[in-house]
Amino acid sequence: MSETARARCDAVVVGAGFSGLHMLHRLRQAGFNARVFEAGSGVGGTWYWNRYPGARCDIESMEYSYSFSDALQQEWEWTERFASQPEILRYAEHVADRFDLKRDITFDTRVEKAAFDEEACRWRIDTDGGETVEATALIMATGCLSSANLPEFEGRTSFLGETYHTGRWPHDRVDFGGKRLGIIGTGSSAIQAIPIIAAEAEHLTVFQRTANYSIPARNGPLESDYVREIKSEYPDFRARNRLMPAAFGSKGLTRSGAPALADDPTAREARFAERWERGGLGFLGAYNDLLLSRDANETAADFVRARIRDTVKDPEVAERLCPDNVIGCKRICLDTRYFETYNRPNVELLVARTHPIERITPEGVLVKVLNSQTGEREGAREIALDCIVFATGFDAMTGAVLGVDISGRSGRTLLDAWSAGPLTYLGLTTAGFPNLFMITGPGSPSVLTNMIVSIEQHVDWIGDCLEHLRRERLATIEATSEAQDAWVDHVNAVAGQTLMPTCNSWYLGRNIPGKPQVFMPLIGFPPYAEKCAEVAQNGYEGFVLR
Ligand code: NA7
Repeated sequence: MSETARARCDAVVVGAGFSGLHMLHRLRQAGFNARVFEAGSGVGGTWYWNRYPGARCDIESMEYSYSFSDALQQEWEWTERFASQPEILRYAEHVADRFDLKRDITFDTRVEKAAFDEEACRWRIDTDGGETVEATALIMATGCLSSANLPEFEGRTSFLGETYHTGRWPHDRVDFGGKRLGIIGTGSSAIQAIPIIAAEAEHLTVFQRTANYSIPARNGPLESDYVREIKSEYPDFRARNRLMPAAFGSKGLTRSGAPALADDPTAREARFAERWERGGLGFLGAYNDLLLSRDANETAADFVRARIRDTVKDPEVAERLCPDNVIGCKRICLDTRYFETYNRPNVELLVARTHPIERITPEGVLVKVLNSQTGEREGAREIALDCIVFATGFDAMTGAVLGVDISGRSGRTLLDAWSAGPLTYLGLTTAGFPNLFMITGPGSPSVLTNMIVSIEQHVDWIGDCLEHLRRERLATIEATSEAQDAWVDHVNAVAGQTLMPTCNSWYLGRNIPGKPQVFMPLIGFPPYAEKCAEVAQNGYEGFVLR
């Protein structure tokens, strides 16, 4: 790319994770010149940053990969049912090299600001490296779980030991041997890391605010017959997955079309047990109403609680680990010997109901001690620690997009436009911000699906849209406020028919103090993908093209 083309290009893509890599490839294939800016020193996004011990995908490897190149999907060999972070990162590197993507990626560079110039109909994009680039389109490929959430615990910076965040893990191996560790949080990251850290550390204290449901992953080496079978019909397999509600799992146990309470308790137990034994996210597919009816949901929740009580030897600890919210209203976790870890003598579980964190001290963590019956304060206890691991998640779905100072028409900032929660049309665009696209943005199925499928669907839609603009000699595309309002209502209405908005999940922004509480992802991939295709076929319905 010439110097002029580097300073003035067709598209700037922010982020070189799975979205950014594929977007760059798609743009190049369509003859656009594009540049990618990436804050990390390498490709991979989520899989570049989340290097904590035990980090692993919860979607099966044969599905968690690109389908856009048959040669790529045929040649790549996954080794395990659920791929580990290092293997997924190797895959991202392979893709970047195979398609010669790195020459258009600027690493170690953060996009700080992007302003739409209404006269020129172009975005002006400033980076922290001091570079300014002009582009027709600005594509946020910033990921849904990339802005790490480090809560403001009082005294956090006074701690004299080592601190880590699961989502910002160091590249070199961290040695926990002989150390007293504390881990704050019991989400998916902690549930993967705890068994491994506990086996290494001298002592581990787990600080749990909300107990979580977890299903055994039953991970293991991939069988060559299975791989051969999938590869022999990969395009059909992908197509079948795209028709699944969450865009994965067509090959698992068949989804029941029946409600849970239609079965008698013995049959129901057997059905849950079959899925428990198989492992993986398919557990919630046991019945079709588990996320619609509280009574149905309770049967699945009871089954998991019974397994926790079977596994954890100390009944009091088991009770502390038993979640009481709706199963599935937070993404279910997959684990390898998570609950078993609490039988180790070097692991202690402190829960917020009786031992909430008061503050962090130079020596460790100070918890209040509350009466388990009355909740009254009985005292305090300081847990002395050498290391604290924050497994406290992310400012999900909006954090990274809003981390860039974006201003659209009339200089209005995105932060202001989204002050009451994210407003999008199709989860791809937002009114007042022409030619701004988001890959897997709020209002699209994104985190409720196999992300790679959602990414490919968005990349194709954006690629087609930019080709359409070029063909028709149009300068801009912008969602109308009416289409956007109707879309936001639709996303909320769909969520409102389910149990998903009933707990303090990051889908709702409830993990971040002060964040507007709006259910952000859209439930149901196939109707969504159909709608996006229909919008394009009807001449980009709901958009103004100029
Ligand atoms: P999650 O799922 O957001 O988990 C974060 C955990 O940290 C969760 O247990 C939180 O408790 C806890 N947390 C967050 N803030 C605090 C404060 N202030 N005090 C105490 N505890 C806190 O993030 P993960 O990284 O584990 O997983 C993210 C996704 O990655 C996951 O859903 C998969 O899709 C993959 P809470 O539940 O909010 O009470």
